[in-house]
Amino acid sequence: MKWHILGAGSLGCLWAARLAEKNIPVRIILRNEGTLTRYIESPGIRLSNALRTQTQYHPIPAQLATDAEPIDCLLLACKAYDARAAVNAVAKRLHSNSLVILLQNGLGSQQAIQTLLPNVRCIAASSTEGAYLASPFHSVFAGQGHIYLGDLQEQSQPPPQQLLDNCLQAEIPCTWTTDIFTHLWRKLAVNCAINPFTVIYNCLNGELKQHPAVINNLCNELQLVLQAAGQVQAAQNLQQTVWSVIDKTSHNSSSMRQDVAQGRRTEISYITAFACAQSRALQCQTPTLFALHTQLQNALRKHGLSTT
Ligand code: NAD
Ligand code: KPL
Repeated sequence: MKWHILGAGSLGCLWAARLAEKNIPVRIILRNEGTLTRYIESPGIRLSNALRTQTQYHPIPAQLATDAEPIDCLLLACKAYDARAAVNAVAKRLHSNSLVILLQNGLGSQQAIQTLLPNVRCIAASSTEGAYLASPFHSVFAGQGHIYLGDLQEQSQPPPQQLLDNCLQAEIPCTWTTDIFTHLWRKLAVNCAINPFTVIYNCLNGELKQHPAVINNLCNELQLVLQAAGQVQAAQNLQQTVWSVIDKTSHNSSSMRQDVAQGRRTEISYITAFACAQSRALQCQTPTLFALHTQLQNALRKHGLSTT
């Protein structure tokens, strides 16, 4: 099976390099002619280990969205706010047997893509792997993790075996689930309960231990939203999960805080804004969540960043 990876950022390069390492055919789709020229002049995709003591080079072929080649398996590896436009640009190249894997954090973008592609099998990923770009097309695999993959609709279909075999062969640690929404909602709730506070208090994850009351209140409110949305399993023991993640990632600067530090747009619309919209639609009482979202927007405004 040939893979096309749209978005040659941290995760796109990480996946591309692992597939190429095992000779699984892979192409990257770049944003524009300028990026394509820069890529052709570069040594290709590079992948380093966390300590950057080892780097592998992979001269993976690259193309633009306008290329005519049909796409059998697309890994969408851009940010959530770019996902719709990115998929639109390659939609004509997809067919009824194509698979589209969505790597985006948060919730909202996945449903939008499935609506855009009603007849295409869209598979959502919930990933705890960590990577960052040391320079263009050079990804550093900073944190081992795990990926859950599952269908967004018709969750009783047989698993996409060829895709899973390719992941196994490329040592991409993933598990197929018939209940991807539980994973996506649970991760959304954890990200809501950690990331915005690290931006507002400008602190590492572990320093959130100084703010137990507001985090516990928020967890209780998020639990109400999850339950009202029918996500009973994702709602279970949310407080304990959040404190355990804070403990295990205490030296981390959250992804949202890193985005802010580097002047990059955040995925707020797919994290707290999504949770607030759900809360309103389901008529939940969530004053702490609403206040948090407003505080986060104010903090982003101070940094001159988009509040959506
Ligand atoms: P990134 O910003 O490093 O890479 C995204 C890439 O997509 C960029 O190179 C961008 O130019 C490209 N892109 C955007 N629109 C495009 C288009 N239309 N055509 C071609 N390329 C396009 O992002 P990332 O860190 O790899 O994250 C991707 C998603 O995965 C995000 O939703 C993120 O939250 C999630 N995620 C990331 C990590 C991580 O450790 N990096 C971990 C878990 C989840
Ligand atoms: O997923 C994360 C993120 O930073 O986005 C956590 C789990 C909070 C780890 O930092």
